[in-house]
Amino acid sequence: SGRQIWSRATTSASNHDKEKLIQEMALGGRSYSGFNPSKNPNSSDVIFRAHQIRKYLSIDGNVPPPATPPKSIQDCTRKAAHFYSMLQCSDGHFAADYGGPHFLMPGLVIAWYIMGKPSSCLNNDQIKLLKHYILVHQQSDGGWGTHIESPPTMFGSTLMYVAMRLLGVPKDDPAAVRGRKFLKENGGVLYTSSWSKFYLCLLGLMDWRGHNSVPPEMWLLPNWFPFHPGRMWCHARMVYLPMGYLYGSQFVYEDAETDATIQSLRSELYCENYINISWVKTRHWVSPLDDYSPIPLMMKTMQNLLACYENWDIFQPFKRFFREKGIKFSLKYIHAEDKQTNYIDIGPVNKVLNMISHYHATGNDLNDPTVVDHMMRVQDYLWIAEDGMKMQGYNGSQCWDTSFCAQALFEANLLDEFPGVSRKIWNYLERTQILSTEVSQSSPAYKYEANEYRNMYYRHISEGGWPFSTSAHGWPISDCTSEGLKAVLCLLRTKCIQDSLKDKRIVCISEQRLYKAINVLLTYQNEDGGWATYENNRGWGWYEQLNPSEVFGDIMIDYSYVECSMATLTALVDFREMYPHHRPNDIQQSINKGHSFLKSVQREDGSWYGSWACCFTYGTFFGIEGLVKCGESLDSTAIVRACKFLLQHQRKNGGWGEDFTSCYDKDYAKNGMKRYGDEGSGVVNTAWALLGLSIAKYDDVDAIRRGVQYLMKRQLPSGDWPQEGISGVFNRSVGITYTAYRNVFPIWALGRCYAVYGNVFNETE
Ligand code: LAN
Repeated sequence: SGRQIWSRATTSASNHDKEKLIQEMALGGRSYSGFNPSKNPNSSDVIFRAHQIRKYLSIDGNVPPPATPPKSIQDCTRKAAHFYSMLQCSDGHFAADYGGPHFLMPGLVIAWYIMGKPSSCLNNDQIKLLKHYILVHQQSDGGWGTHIESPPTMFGSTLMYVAMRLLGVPKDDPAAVRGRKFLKENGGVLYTSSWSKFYLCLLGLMDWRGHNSVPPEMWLLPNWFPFHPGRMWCHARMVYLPMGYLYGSQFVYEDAETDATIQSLRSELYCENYINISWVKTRHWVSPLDDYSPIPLMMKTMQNLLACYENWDIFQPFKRFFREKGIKFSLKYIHAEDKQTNYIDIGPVNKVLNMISHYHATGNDLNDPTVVDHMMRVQDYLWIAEDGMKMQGYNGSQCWDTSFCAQALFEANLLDEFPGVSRKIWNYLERTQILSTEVSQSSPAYKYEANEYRNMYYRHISEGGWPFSTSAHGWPISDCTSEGLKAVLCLLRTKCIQDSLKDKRIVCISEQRLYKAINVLLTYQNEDGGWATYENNRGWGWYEQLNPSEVFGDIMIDYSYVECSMATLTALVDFREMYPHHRPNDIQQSINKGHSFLKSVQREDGSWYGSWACCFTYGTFFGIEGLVKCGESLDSTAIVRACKFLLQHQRKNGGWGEDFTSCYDKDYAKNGMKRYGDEGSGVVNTAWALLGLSIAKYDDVDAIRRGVQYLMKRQLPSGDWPQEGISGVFNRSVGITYTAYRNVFPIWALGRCYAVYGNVFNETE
């Protein structure tokens, strides 16, 4: 929301542009949780947001208050809550930037270009801002990373270069010259990774023979088949679905042969003459820069066999028959996903691939209602910040951030002090819980809750869950459901919510609704006792032998994670405390199994590896909190070892710091947060470490004091904290921004430390 998210970004907007930017910022990227995206720029939410942003950017002369160092922990958290409340929108969620990856927006630009550049997909202002983003993030050697903090890769560079050119940056622009130099120095795009090759094929910039097969026939395998794609992790499944459709249809941009930019790109991207390239040889080529998880032998063999199936004459009659069926089913499935998510789709990759698939299926009809609905929902993914406009990693992190905020304010004892904020949080959570019966009034998505559809499209039950972003998106997730439920339970314990419920100022969330959430959580538990993300674990570890993407690790199945397991266990524990008579045996059994799971994934050194944020500090905070809430005794070896692990990594200035490399290397970043931290420490990591230590009531009060002082010292005069290195991660190799973390976790940690240790800060004065 216009807050600094990346220190190398520049703001070149004049005040006039700024006003325009603010309007865009207020309009763009955020959707309500309802079905229809807001089309009305005068809606009160948009005006309210513009007002907040102006206030934050001090454009109305509202200079931030003078620096008054906080006197106590409560002072500090109160001020922080006050600042953070300015970012709350009228529907109750907190505005936040969810950018980071560089391989998303190019997909959108490519779709827009293929569809003939419709302004209903991207308008001129947006195009300028997208260009700005690409230029700002180009690195000194001319390349782009896979995400904002990664060293340059062929994956990031190929896609960003192509997007930049399609958006109108001329071939001889210095940025294009440098970009090309990088690409050619690394062998040209024959060495880029498979997901970017896929986009090149769509544009007519690579021959399909240069791409490994993605057969849509895979959907025709019987469901019991060990590697049926329905067993895949939903994100991989939902991306390979439209990929199969488009590969199967051998889709190519229809004007490729006459389009001057495409023709020129054919000579810009390669070291060799385009027409002389022997495509069949290049399928497996990949630069070491991209080769994070080299294609395993099993997959390579399969790809070679598939190449025979694709090309040998004797297979062609078979292929024609099965391909047609595969394509037909894929399109039906794509459509179901669109309707289930109100055309938002599960993520930014399948969003654009589904859109292109429909464009193709309707005979390139931009007026087809499906294509129109798709274009309307592009806005949900866009976000403007000081580095320009980006396509976010999701349609936002609304529900997730809002649930955390409720819990942080609860532990800091601030919910009753900010009753307006609390009520709005309640409203958001109330509106966002997935309730198929209520959704049915406004959305076609409801009917897909019926078992018939759920099974046909490999979906877990949704009813009662909470999503990561909005109810319109509608995919429930184990830990988002848990955090949503915990947040509601916190709110229910406050006076302001109890009074507001009595006065009917807010809508009641019935006990039945909480039971439904519990039902979702219980059904999510895996056989190993842990919880995965969106679904149960449906496959086996050897599935990774079939991972066809070089750039991502561990994407093939949904694994049990310490994060999802801790969130669910603590939700079950909190729920049981307030509703001891609901399914007590099921809940107890589930907690017992989950408790053992958490212990089983603790590492030798006492830590846990965090898969969804950086990294061991995050995982270890989750591990400790999970164990403590499950009743593990505070002096047990598991907890003591975990706390010792955290203490070993406290840095000289009292903080903790890890950066993205911890996740990538699966090894604690020895130099701490190298790039944007403060002597290696960072605010968010410090907050996580303190949360872990304090839930275990660890008795090294001096370490806690130094950590608390560190957080207080780093607070900005406005009550905000500085944005540091990227804190989120996915698929081991991609960083993703969570701007809310720098506000929510310090409030939470300080609140908890105060509750456990008293005012440790004052004691030193
Ligand atoms: C997310 C965002 C939320 C995140 C948490 C809830 C924080 C986590 O605890 C569980 C996993 C989950 C749901 C998650 C999984 C992977 C996502 C969906 C993302 C990081 C957001 C974007 C990412 C998605 C895969 C990006 C699209 C890229 C592809 C390679 C398909």
